[in-house]
Amino acid sequence: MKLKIAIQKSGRLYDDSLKMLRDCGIELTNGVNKLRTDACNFPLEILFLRDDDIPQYVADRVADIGIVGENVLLEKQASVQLVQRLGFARCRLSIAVLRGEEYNSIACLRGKKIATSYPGLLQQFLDTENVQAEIHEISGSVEIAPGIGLADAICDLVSSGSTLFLNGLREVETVLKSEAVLISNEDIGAQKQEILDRLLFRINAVKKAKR
Ligand code: PRT
Ligand code: ZN
Repeated sequence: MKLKIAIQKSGRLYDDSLKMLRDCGIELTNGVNKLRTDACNFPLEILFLRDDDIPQYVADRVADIGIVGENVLLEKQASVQLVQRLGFARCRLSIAVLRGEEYNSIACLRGKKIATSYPGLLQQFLDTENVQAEIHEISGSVEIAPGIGLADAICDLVSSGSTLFLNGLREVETVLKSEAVLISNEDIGAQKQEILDRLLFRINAVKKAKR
């Protein structure tokens, strides 16, 4: 019996996800097949996927567990469990406006057009704040939208803030604080749960040692 973990195929989560496994003493076989590989000293199979697909694959049992950004987990609304926060890939989902634009409260967004790849999370936030605005969903290069007149504001991930700065934007609201999280299918069964518990024990031991 092996536990199947889905991790990002390439991108910002890839290196730290593999590093986390390595820190846990888990060695991967150097398979040529980059879509899946096995651990040689732990009952773990690794599947490499696009991060956006991971919550659904875990819900559908293609994988038992997975590593994704909390932002992706919450946007996708798949039926999976958040098992553990992992402390890397920290960022925030923020609303930003052009730097010259006047902005003193969230009411300034009323009736505005906001470009984002996170329409679900943005809508929830606007609903909570009781603000009606037009959400314009785009899949990439969100930060250029205001500069080219496609939108009045954006809602995108920010870490250092330099992308916003370079595009003449100013961060005005935080929608969500995010980090990488370990997610699990809601019913993986006793045997796989036992493997997951062993993995979690190691993850927590590594966390404590780093403190
Ligand atoms: O190909 P695939 O679909 O798997 O990857 P992806 O392109 O969708 O995701 P990727 O690799 O860019 O990000 C994966 C996860 O890393 C995200 O879902 C977040 O949880 C997390 N993360 C952490 C970030 C950032 N920091 C981040 N800064 N994801 C994206 N960014 C982008 C942001 O969108 C913006 O374009 O970086 C730019 C801003 O960075 P700063 O440093 O200039 O503020
Ligand atoms: Zn993605």
